[in-house]
Amino acid sequence: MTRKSADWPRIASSEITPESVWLNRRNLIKAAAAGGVATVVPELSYAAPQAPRQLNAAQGVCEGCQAKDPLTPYEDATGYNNFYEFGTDKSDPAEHAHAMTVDPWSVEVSGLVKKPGKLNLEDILGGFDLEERIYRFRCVEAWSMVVPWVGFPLADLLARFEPSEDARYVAFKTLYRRSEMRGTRSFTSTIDWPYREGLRLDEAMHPLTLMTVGLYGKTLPNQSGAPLRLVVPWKYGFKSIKSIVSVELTDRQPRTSWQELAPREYGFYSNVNPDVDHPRWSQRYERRLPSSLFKPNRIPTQKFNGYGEQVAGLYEGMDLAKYY
Ligand SMILES: Nc1nc2c(c(=O)[nH]1)N[C@H]1C(S)=C(S)[C@@H](COP(=O)(O)O)O[C@H]1N2
Ligand SMILES: [Mo]
Repeated sequence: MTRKSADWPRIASSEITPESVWLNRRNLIKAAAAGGVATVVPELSYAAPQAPRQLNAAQGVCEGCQAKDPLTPYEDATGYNNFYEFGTDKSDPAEHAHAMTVDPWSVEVSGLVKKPGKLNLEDILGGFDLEERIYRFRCVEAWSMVVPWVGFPLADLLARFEPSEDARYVAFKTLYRRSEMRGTRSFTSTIDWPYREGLRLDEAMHPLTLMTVGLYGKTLPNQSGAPLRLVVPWKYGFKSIKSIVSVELTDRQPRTSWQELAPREYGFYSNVNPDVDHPRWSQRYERRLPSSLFKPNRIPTQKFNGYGEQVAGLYEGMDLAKYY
């Protein structure tokens, strides 16, 4: 007997089946389809859901990357977000990012590499040794949080594609899919999509620079940049680009979305720096989430967000007020 997809319960199968079993079933279905086997399978009309998948991550692998600060509660880290593709309110991403399809997913690695290619979702989630890193994370808007991210060094990803000798920078792009991203359809949106970011190659290769697939031991919820986002803990949050689909090695400094929008306000480097104010607000202090009118939780901001010991050397001899 066949059942039409409409008869199937509108709940994610992962809610009733352990995720591993569910993934295997999807593979079986794929295999059946590929082999032309005449099996009737229900149409998977319900998209791969939010259902977080448990991740196996090593802890305390690297020195200086486990912040001692108390963790920001999960609800704050995943309920107060910037992800302009889904709107500009802090609650918009949690409310609307579920519309984004993250499975299937693929990331293209191109440009000045000896082995250009693609990673698909399973390569991303299963192809690297995962680590948990507890990082301070500071937005240029002066709020901050402390999150146990799960990921792998961006250096590990780049190594697989073998950067050429002339590569100097890495350019990243976020998915741009208007049908699923209501913020990109908004009349008031001024960003020239897709969202773009970049790093100097030595910043990209720095061991603190994390390709992130999860938080709190589970895969990223969409609002946090599923399935793959960057986390660069010594830079303002906007450098930590979400839902990446393209990584391109270049010999020229790439243009970034925020630089293009307001070059006097947002530089390429964007290192956290209490001594260099944003034209519209001071960077001396930050509000550590959860923060409220009655309990602002205001703390002084540290240079390089407290990671100076590890990263200051990258900027030796540079005027950080000029290269903001
Ligand atoms: N694609 C994309 N990536 C993005 C943004 C965005 O709007 N779109 N916002 C950035 C900003 S300003 C910040 S502070 C962080 C927020 O990450 P979080 O929501 O996980 O805290 O994501 C960054 N990455
Ligand atoms: Mo930000």
